[in-house]
Amino acid sequence: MLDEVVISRAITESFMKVFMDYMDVDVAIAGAGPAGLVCAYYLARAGKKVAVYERHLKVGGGMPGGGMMFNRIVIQDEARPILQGEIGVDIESYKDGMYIADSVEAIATITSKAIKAGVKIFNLMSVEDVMIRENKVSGVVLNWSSVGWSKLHVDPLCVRAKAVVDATGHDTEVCKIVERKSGPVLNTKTGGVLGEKSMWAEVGEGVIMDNTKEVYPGLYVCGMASNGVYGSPRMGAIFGGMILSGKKAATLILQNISR
Ligand code: 48F
Repeated sequence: MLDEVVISRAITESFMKVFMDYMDVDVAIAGAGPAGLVCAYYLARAGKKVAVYERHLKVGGGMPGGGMMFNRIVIQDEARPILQGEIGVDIESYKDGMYIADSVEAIATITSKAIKAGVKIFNLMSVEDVMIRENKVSGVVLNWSSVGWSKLHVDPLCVRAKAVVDATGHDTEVCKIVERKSGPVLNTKTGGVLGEKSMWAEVGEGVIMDNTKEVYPGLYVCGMASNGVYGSPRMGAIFGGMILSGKKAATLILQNISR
């Protein structure tokens, strides 16, 4: 017999068990776009306990939308070993060292690999603040996205983490929160978020790896947020940089948190 109350208990119990377990994690990542998910995948594959918080109902950020809703993405040769080799997305050669993939297949496959590696994704939750102890980010402050959208006054809950990742894309939300609440403490030229510059794919993709770093003790930035924080150009529907940047952030975190 299909009892609706049993169904309701199953959902609530199962969710709460994981949510409670993940109140103390190795790494908390804000944003389930391609950069955040690739970062999460490599961390989980290395045995770390990783939670990803995504504001929207669905994961993927800007990837499924491809370029202007044409659901294809371009990647360059350097990202092929990850997207095709490691993750298993089908990729076709286009020209001049550029490759093309189906953006829906790409994000579905990255997401599946991350989950199978042990990543827990909490959708419909937003990172609205961070915890800072002794000048180090030590966790995230969460609320249901619907609370923010409906402007309700509801206090948040917290998750402790050894490292926090701002993978919020163009918005650079976590870094902006730290700047707003702690002043110009980021390791940028001004100490604040410098802001993304106009489209220039070649330059944007060229600098994203340098911009992927620990921006404040305990806080890392990857993907489009890296270029936003460090004042570099956007690059449109080419995604190699996002994927490589996610992996770089994971590598940095693994070096730092196992010290
Ligand atoms: O925007 P998004 O896809 O960032 P990304 O992984 O990739 C950028 C590309 O999509 C594209 C590009 C390629 O050249 O430029 O824009 O760097 O994913 C960011 C995700 O973060 C979520 C947001 O809903 C999106 O899915 N997000 C933003 N702020 C928050 C958040 C927040 N405060 N808490 C939780 N999720």
